[in-house]
Amino acid sequence: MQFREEMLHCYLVGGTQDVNHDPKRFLNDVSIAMDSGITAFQYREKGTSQLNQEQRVQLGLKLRRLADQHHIPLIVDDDVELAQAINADGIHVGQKDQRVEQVLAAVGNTMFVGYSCNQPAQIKHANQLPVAYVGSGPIFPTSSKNDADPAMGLEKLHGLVTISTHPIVAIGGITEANMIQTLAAGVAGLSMISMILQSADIQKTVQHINSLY
Ligand code: 3NM
Repeated sequence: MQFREEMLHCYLVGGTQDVNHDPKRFLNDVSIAMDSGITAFQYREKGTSQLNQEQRVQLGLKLRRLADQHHIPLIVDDDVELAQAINADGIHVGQKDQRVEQVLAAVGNTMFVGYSCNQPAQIKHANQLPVAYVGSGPIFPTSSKNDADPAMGLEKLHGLVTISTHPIVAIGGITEANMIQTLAAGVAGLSMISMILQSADIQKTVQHINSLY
């Protein structure tokens, strides 16, 4: 699937570690989120994930079918082998992951690439690369990522937006209470784990996010 900037509007990230290590609940919640209108999904097994590679492939293939049914891009975090095994539409690479140049070379035209940048120098580097989008965070404190950098806040985010030639999706600590201000920093979209996966009403939360555009 070809990348379009609107895919960043309501971008859900998640893995089994985000739902009490319960794969059934994970698939069910992702399916509800897709039914409700998320615009992209990133499969991210990290941190305390207990799944081995074969289990990730099996779960990833189920996500592939769900994403196809909903015409939503499936993006894999950081793992080229897994992304290729499940025919992902995109791969997301962090600063601490495999070098982005290596990933771009490995996937060629078969997938689009997202790249995490939270410093001006990193954005300038990304500007030189054929990545589809940049993910910047954490904007606010988050408990969903063990090795997250300190929260950057909205002014710094706005500064990154002004120098980036790629669309930026904000991530980290985004809630219904701060999403409007976050979008006002000029980002193309909002990315979140807990706001959606810990929501008491996933459909209502997703619709609330989409109502901002
Ligand atoms: N990446 P929540 S913050 C996966 O800063 C991820 O790059 C981040 O989870 C970054 O929406 C983060 O629950 C966790 O705060 C986002």
